[in-house]
Amino acid sequence: MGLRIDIVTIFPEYFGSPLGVSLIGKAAGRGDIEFRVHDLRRWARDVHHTVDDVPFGGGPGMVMKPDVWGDALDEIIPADGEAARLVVPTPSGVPFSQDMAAGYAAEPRLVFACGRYEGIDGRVVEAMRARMPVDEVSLGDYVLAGGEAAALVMIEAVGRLLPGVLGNVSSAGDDSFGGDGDPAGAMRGLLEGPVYTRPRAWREREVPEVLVSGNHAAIARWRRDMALRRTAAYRPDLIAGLRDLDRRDREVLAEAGFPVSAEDMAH
Ligand code: JD8
Repeated sequence: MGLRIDIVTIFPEYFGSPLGVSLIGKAAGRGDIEFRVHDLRRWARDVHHTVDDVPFGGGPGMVMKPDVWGDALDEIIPADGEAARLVVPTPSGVPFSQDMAAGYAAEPRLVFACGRYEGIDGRVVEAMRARMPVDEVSLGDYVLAGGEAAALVMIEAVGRLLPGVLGNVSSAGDDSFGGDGDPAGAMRGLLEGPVYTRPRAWREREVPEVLVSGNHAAIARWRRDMALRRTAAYRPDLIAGLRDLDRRDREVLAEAGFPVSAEDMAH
């Protein structure tokens, strides 16, 4: 039995095709992942299927009702049923990461609570935390209109780490940010450099010579240099976290404006 993923949303159609295509779709087809999408309005109590109401304390917009969410989650995650981790996407959550994706890939069951409007009444998370692990998770410092897109992103990041989902397992191992249980991932903490394929010359642009040299050591060194340069340029915040830098690494980083002394490396 693979990973079971339940999604609760007022837009169930949002998940129609994305969960049916590509790696994730194939994994679902093989039963490596079992998806269940639930329409929150099924638990609305009035003829208008109302799921939102005005915010206590005033302010803009509407807030999602605790009683509707409570009834939905109580039915989808029964107290005497299979344990589940509840994931609540929110801009005010902990940052999602590759390490979190690896952790979620090892879970038996995930339930994504996708909010809309100004968000879900805060008592829902409190109440659920009394009987299951609950993560409030953010994708990043920008504002979406709801939790659905965030849930899809997290589901793809988790799904590709499941056994058998990615063709040749090795490629998950040396992922950037390499949180998937491969501490020795060569690219751990680094952005990956550019990649190339045929034609060898395109619009008078040649593929870097080293990549067609057959010299695997030189290729690995070139790829690491490119990763170090790109990380220094695009994610300088990651440099301080780099470990086990060799002399050539420090040379490349110094050229990129990040002089890292051997002493620094020791600490
Ligand atoms: C869930 C409602 C919209 C958010 C008023 C706009 C995640 N990284 C992220 N950015 N935004 C979200 C996110 C936004 C959501 C909901 C996640 C539910 N909204 C609200 C507060 C301000 N509107 C997110 N993960």
